[in-house]
Amino acid sequence: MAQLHITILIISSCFLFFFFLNNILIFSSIFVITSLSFIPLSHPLDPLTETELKLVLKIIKETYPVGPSHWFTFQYVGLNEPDKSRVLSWHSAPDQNVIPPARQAFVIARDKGKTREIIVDFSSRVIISDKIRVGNGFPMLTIDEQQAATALILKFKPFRASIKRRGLDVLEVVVTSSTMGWFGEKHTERLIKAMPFYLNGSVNTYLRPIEGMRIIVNLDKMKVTTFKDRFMGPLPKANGTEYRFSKLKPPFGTSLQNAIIFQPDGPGFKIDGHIVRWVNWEFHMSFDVRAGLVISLASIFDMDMNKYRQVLYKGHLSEMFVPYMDPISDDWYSITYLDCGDFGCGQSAVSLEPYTDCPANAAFMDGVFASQDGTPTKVSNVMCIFEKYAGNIMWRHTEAEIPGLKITEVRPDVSLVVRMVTTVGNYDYIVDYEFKPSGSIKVGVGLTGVLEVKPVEYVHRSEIKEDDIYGTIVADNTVAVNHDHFVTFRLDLDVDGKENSFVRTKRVTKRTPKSFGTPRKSYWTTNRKIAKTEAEARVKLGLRAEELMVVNPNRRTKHGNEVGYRLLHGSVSGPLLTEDDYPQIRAAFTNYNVWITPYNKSEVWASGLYADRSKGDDTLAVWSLRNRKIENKDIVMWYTVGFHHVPCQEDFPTMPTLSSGFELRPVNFFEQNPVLKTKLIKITTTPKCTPSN
Ligand SMILES: *[C@@H]1O[C@H](CO)[C@@H](O)[C@H](O)[C@H]1NC(C)=O
Ligand SMILES: *[C@@H]1O[C@H](CO)[C@@H](O)[C@H](O)[C@H]1NC(C)=O
Ligand SMILES: *[C@@H]1O[C@H](CO)[C@@H](O)[C@H](O)[C@H]1NC(C)=O
Ligand SMILES: [Cu+2]
Repeated sequence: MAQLHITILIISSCFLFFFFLNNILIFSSIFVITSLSFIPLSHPLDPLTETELKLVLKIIKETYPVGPSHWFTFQYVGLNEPDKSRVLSWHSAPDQNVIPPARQAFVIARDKGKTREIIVDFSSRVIISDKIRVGNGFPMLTIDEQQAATALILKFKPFRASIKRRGLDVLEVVVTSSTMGWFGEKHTERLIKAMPFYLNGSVNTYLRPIEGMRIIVNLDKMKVTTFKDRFMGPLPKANGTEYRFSKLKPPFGTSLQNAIIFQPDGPGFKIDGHIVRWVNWEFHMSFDVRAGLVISLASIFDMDMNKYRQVLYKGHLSEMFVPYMDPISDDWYSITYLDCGDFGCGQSAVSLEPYTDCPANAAFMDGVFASQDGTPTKVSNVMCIFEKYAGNIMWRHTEAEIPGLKITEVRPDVSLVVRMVTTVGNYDYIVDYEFKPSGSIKVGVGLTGVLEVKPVEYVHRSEIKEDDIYGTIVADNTVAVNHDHFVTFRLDLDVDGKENSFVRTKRVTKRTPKSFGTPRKSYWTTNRKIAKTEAEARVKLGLRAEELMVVNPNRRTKHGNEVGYRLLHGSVSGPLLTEDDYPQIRAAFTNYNVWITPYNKSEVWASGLYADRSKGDDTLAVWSLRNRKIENKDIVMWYTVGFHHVPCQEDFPTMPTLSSGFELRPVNFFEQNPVLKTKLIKITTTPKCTPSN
């Protein structure tokens, strides 16, 4: 195994180093990665480049007049996923001397009120497929059309009059867009609901909603179709919503001691185009406007076999379902977002701040996507990669039982993190893929940002007249509404090859038979079952959790165990809405925590390819009803990380990160502890120096 290239330099209160820490940019730039400037030949799974996006625009322009003025807009442009078997044969060929699969773009456009699906081939430079889509649901909203809708409302006379009537200044109003969901109505129009907020002394937009107006915009006509000023409610105060450090007033919290990870030999990972190699891992990282960060072709080097072994063909965020729980008010009942399908988790991904979003030893990668008019938009530093030294122990043992000999062996843990942050309106979601030398992939989901709140008359619980206010009073005139976050991942595991099976192992309690002659009355043992069809693989997690494993039935260890990877799930939560409720029908992919489907190139988005205003007829739950065979097949695992969020005062005015996640961990994949022979890290500490104060 390659040595972990990390040396830890611990800097305490040392004057010399304080100087450096104040000049952290200069200090750290010494070891910031420069390998990103290298432009490689494209890998079949690379995201579309700026050049390719321009080419897509050029080719489509030859057939259609494009742009908002022609009512022809680009709602999604991404890589048309190449045939998996071709990618795999290209990937496994020595020196990759097999012709890579053709690069193509998949485009979803709105063309005069219709949805058009276009495939563009880059080598022949032509449209190879072009069809009008029939069916429910609409494509992702673009940033540009949301901004156009906002501008429209700010100029809309009845709206301005309503703002004035409230004694507010229209120059201080920010308008955001909320998707409509679907509540049983027949609909054919792409509508959004506009939500106005008031700044005037605050930069925390979402905490000052102006309620009482129902404003609906038709995005395909760019017209306000409904405007009703129903009532004038209270407006939460600006005071207390500040979160910029420069504007906050004392008292301040105790400062945290500074520390830095210094890697004198540089980072231990290498980036070659979009391929990352680190210790025993190799994977490809990409960016998609809907999913955000995508990990592909993750494989781990097996020292005993002297080769890389496949683990994860592709893993990414598939959808986030965020339903709010105020069912009675017209402003609120419809707030049931499908964040990735509605707003794009990649489109909403933000530039990461060096040193704070990602540590000083991070390398960054940009993302690029097509804006509404087809021109490329770049988001710099949208993903980062860094080695994480969290102070954990990889493994250890102290042997104290041997007379006259005391042995202690410890290996500190280091992992490699790939991160993105997507800010979908008020919420910031941190998504981490953490690779461990032991073979684990830990996926972390962190929730932070700002709550979605509802203005009320109340400033104290004792004033509440209703039975239920559907949330918590977190500030004067401010109720933060109860809601969920269901974060669904698509995990196309290929454990040591494509053909895999899903195994559920129950732990069952047994009575000890009297005939055993021991005083033990009970024990537990395992009951292993291979899921043969999709129905047998739907899992609702409970207190008596099962062991859930994806195994390769065609590969066994020396001792006859099937090689596998286990899903170690995070906190257990499932939907609390009834299955006949409209949002839950659209998000029926959350009805189970785990699903397995046979691989199908077009089954990628758990909420369906068209999530906005969808009717739930193209979800994972519907695909799964086909009850296909999944034993010894190329299978895909879907896992949902769920949070039920009853807001509290600490979540105001911004929310400290709430974390959950899961782990994919090898089980009988290796013959023995794969990190047994990890070389020792060379420890460097600073010379002693005197405290500066
Ligand atoms: C804006 O905020 C200031 C300070 O809180 C307040 O005095 C003023 O009335 C507000 N103006 C409007 C138009 O809301
Ligand atoms: C603003 O809020 C702070 C506490 O967050 C409070 O001490 C102060 O009195 C408030 N000021 C006004 C004008 O309400
Ligand atoms: C793949 O999935 C789509 C959507 O569920 C379905 O229409 C199609 O028939 C599937 N293809 C195969 C080969 O099963
Ligand atoms: Cu929340």
